[in-house]
Amino acid sequence: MPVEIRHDWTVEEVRAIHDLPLFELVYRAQTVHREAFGHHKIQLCSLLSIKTGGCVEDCAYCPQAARYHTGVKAQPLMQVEEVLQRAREAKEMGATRFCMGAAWREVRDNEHFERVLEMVRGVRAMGLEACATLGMLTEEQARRLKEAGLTAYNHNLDTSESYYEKIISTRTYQDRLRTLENVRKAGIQVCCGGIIGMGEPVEARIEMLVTLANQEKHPDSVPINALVAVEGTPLQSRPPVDTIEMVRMIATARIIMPKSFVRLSAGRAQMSEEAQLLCMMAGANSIFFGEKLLTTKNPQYEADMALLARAGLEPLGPEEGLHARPEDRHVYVEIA
Ligand code: SAM
Ligand code: DTB
Ligand code: SF4
Repeated sequence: MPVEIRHDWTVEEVRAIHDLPLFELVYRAQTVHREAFGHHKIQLCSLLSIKTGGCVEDCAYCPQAARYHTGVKAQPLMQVEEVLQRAREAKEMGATRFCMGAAWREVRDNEHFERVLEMVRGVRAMGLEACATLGMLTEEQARRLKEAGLTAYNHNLDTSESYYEKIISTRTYQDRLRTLENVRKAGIQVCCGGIIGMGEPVEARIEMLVTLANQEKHPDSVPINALVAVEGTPLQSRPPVDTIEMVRMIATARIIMPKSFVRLSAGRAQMSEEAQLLCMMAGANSIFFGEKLLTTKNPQYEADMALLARAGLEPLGPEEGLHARPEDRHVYVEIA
């Protein structure tokens, strides 16, 4: 049975899926996953903070916002060679995607952007997928990133439009949607998801999923982050996310966006191994590996590899990512 790709989901329909008895929900998500992918390999992505802290924005969850005192040491943009060395190491450890994050509100047309373009070229020349998350982008900047070979751009909605103002005041939901549109127009894969555990009602999670699925094309990948409550941020006292809520979110994303990579992103260090496996069983097929996410802790590499091996979960190979699919070839630029 071919999987159905829809862009007309309603909040009621998605809520009904999300609230199914857990086993029924996971069963449906597994069924969709098998049909859409034909395997359950896990993509290993490596994440590097290329410019850390000192950010002018007020995102309530973020340890890198300058206005909160979180103990994150601000660091200027890294040098190209340092970044490429880290990408080489990540490749040797089995990563097929290398993601570079900068604590910027937006990209500026200056020598720092030129340096990032150089990093993108270098990462792609190694045969890795290159992803970047640099804040807001103009159409022209997206075009230049595409030209440099960027595979994907991460820019999250974070939450629903209705809950958004409780989390961020320094830029709007419309700003985010505009950046996503610029990325899509440039032919770069869109990586877009959000965070749960910020005090939002379940309805807000559903609305966010509906917004994601009803875009003109489903995001190629959807990171689902569990809030890492960092001391010094306004969300420091939020209780840990309940595993079952995380599983519901992932399974629902898998069912309504069948072919997207669903990424079990922040929060794994706070979860048990069994909880992580349950998330994968519900349709998550990608993780970030390595000791750190951007600034917070991630599980140990050896522990992750042992977990995948014990569960018989194979890592996705270098030629099996989204760019290898015929329908996604248009977003793949071969670097000679
Ligand atoms: N500055 C850029 C931006 O905001 O687009 C890029 C980096 S930003 C850190 C990337 C994403 O990481 C955020 O949109 C958010 O979804 C996620 N994130 C940041 N801090 C987090 C936290 N404490 N817990 C979970 N996710 C977090
Ligand atoms: C995403 O959605 N999650 C990653 C990636 N995109 C860039 C970042 C998670 C950051 C968690 C907090 C930190 O380590 O600073
Ligand atoms: Fe800055 Fe990005 Fe953190 Fe917001 S999420 S404070 S824009 S680094």
